[in-house]
Amino acid sequence: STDDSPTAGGVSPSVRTFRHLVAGRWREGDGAELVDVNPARPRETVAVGRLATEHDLDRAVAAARDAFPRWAATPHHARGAILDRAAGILDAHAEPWGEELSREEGKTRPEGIGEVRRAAEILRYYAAESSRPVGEVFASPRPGEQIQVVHRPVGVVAVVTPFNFPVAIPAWKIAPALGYGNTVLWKPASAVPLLAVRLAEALVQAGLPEGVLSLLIGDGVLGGRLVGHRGVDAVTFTGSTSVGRGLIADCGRLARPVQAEMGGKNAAVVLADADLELAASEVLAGAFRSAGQKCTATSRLVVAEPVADEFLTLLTKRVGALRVGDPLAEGTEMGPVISLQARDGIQRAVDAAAGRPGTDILTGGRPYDDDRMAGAFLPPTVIELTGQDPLWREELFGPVLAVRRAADLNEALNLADDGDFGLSAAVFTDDLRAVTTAVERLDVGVLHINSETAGADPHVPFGGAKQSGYGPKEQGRAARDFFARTKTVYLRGSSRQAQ
Ligand code: UN1
Repeated sequence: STDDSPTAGGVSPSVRTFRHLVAGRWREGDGAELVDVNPARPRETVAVGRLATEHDLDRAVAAARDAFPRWAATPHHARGAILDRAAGILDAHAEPWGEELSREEGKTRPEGIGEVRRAAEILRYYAAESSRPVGEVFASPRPGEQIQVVHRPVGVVAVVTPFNFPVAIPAWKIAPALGYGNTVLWKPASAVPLLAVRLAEALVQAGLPEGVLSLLIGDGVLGGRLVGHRGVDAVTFTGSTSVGRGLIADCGRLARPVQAEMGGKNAAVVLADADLELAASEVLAGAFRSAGQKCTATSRLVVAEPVADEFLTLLTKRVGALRVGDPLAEGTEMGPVISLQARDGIQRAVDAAAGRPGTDILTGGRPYDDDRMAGAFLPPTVIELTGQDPLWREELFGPVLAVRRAADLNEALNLADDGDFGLSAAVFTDDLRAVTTAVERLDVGVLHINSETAGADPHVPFGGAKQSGYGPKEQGRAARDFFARTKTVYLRGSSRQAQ
């Protein structure tokens, strides 16, 4: 009914009120007021509402526990059909919801629309995946016996997601969780409540039964309570390494399965034989799409000395020409970062680096002083480092690319591998020996040869090495290792004679 619509009763047509989905009903929260603003124009409100409280959390957990046995017993094709219908709803609303995503998060309109379509593709992938074999059969050393390994849902899964992909990351956690028969409690980043409501709305309209999914928009305190709640069986998280480590520790104390996708400091390595035009386009996209706010963004560049001057000239010219501005305007190539606070933090790190010896700002680096750029805008920035510098190791999560030169392949790979992160890397070359060496040596979860460090297809594993990832990987069949548990069944008839 209209009354149940999560966005009914807005303050003005362009301002939405968000609600929480608890036990199958859309309800207002009782917590503090949250004003969701447009990062390009922070005085413009996108949505308002009140945060969820612990009381909402308890009710949602009780509903998820209650719904679990029925959902787990729902035939796989019925679960898949709901994911498929939700995909259709997302596709049908890709333009308006993609524009809302741009207004709320700041990525450009084509990226916003592309993300809604990507979420639809992910839902469809898991709809199909639900019809795949649900186990394996092994021979037994004992006559008359076989051993089956069957996959069973884990139970109630807590899903904690970041701001930077408000629908795609939630889709790639929620779809496998639901597809494999779990019920879900979802807490998105409070910076993107509207898109969270859209995805939950699509799943409800697609026929998801009451209590199978709850959406709670809340702060980090509520997130902590959710992760540690006694009614939760497993936790999946994407976000910063600092939050992730705390959450992993909490889960460890409770012996609770956890999957965490965290930070990155991903390097693109441009070798001397590389196609420099191609490398420049890919580095530009990897470093500055979504204003560098992807855990897979290219935030480091290692360039081989013989082509360094030529490549850096080519790259900085293209970076300097990037059109930064209103993400909804036609032709904009880079929007703002998520908030003024994030903008200021990144700018402080750039200023600090600029003040240290051995750093050279090749382009960008200075904040805008133009009134039209009063939002959370930062100039796309390239900084060359001549030696060790914190900028080589710290994740800034913004449009800042740090550069170092390398004398040979060995030094290039050492520089790319330096530090605590190991999510993705890219190597630009046609030299087969360099490629095979990079495959062997780079300690990363995702390696691109001649393409940018970002991007993830739904049907292949995604996740990082070192402090970029913890627990089973995401996406593709790897998702099943987390969202389903194996049960080993030794299967034998009785010794009675067959009739
Ligand atoms: C992508 O590169 O398209 O938070 C996906 C992130 C990653 C997903 C990246 N977990 O940015």
